Amino acid sequence: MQNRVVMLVDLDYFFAQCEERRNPSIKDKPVVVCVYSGRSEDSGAVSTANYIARKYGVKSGISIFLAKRKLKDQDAVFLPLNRDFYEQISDEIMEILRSHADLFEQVGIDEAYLDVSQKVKGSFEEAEELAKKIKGEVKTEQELTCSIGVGPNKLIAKIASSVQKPDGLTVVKPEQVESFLSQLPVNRLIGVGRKTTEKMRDLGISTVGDLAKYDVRKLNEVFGENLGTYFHNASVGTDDEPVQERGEAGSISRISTLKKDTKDLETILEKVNPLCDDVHERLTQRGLNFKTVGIVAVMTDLSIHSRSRTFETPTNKLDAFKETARELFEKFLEDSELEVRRVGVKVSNLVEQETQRQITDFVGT
Ligand code: TTP
Ligand code: MG
Repeated sequence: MQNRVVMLVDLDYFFAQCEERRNPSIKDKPVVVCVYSGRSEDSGAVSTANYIARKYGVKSGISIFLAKRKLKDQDAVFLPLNRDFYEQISDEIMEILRSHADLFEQVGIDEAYLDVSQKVKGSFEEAEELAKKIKGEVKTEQELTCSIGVGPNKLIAKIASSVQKPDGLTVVKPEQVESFLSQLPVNRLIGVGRKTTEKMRDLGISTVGDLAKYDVRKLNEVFGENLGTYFHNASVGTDDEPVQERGEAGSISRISTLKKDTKDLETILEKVNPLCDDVHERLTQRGLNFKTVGIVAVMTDLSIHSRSRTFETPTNKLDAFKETARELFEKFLEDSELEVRRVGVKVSNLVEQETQRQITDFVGT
């Protein structure tokens, strides 16, 4: 049987890297992206930080107050979250990633699994070349770095993606799984948090290798059968979870730059309508209906604005898509002072078409 080859692509310090992209002058400074709670000037938490800031101990989840203290002698940049902007970049990168995968599963705003078994004909050497190519495309087309883990399943790919960061590439072939895993601390396995780590330490288990050698029946006694079996399988690198599309959570989008900055609706729609055709075609290929239509406008000052409308029931009608995009742009332009530079459309809240669902149900059982 052919090798399964799975990749996990994780964008590096994603929100902060997006900020660096649009303002390269901050690149050599500590950059901290913050979620301000609005209660007082510095109340809130750190969303993420670039690797320079991380050297000073700044990381996701700590308070802005603490981050400022850690960086008090540095020329650091603190920025508020711009989620629309990050989502737009994420959508465009996910399209690149999807185009290289046999099966694709986005698992977060900056993370996706790619099953590339067919594409690389089961070869890990070819998978390594493909991973380099993907990193290159993300870099040249979107000016962002990512880290990729390649392995025989999702579990190994995920851990591999995290061992070299940022801008890393780690390939773990099936025959390397055991040595790769055995030295790692147990908390590198998904599902092994602080409490479990402590419990395992009491059992004399500190590395994944220790866990692999531990009697599975005893693990079941301590953690229950489901969890015990999971821990054992994970410790030896066994994982059969398929890479699968997450229809409902996904979205399909296209964005493009206008020939000339404008506020004219008809000029904008000349650009938007073919984008709708393109998105609709991909939607149809994937057998999906949409509930939400969104538009994006990047203005002359590079600020990003989005609007959306959600229908009661899912549809796949191109007319409804175009009409809604038109209305959203019309309304948006009325309220806007600046000219538009780039325009995008997006469908989200995706659900499988009924016929498609019956076929998959049938095949799946
Ligand atoms: P991660 O991929 O966990 O982190 P990252 O991309 O910033 O850094 P790394 O190089 O280690 O991959 O999360 C992706 C984004 O999600 C991150 O840029 C910001 C956001 N996020 C939060 O807002 N809060 C959090 O606690 C975490 C972990 C992430
Ligand atoms: Mg990341």
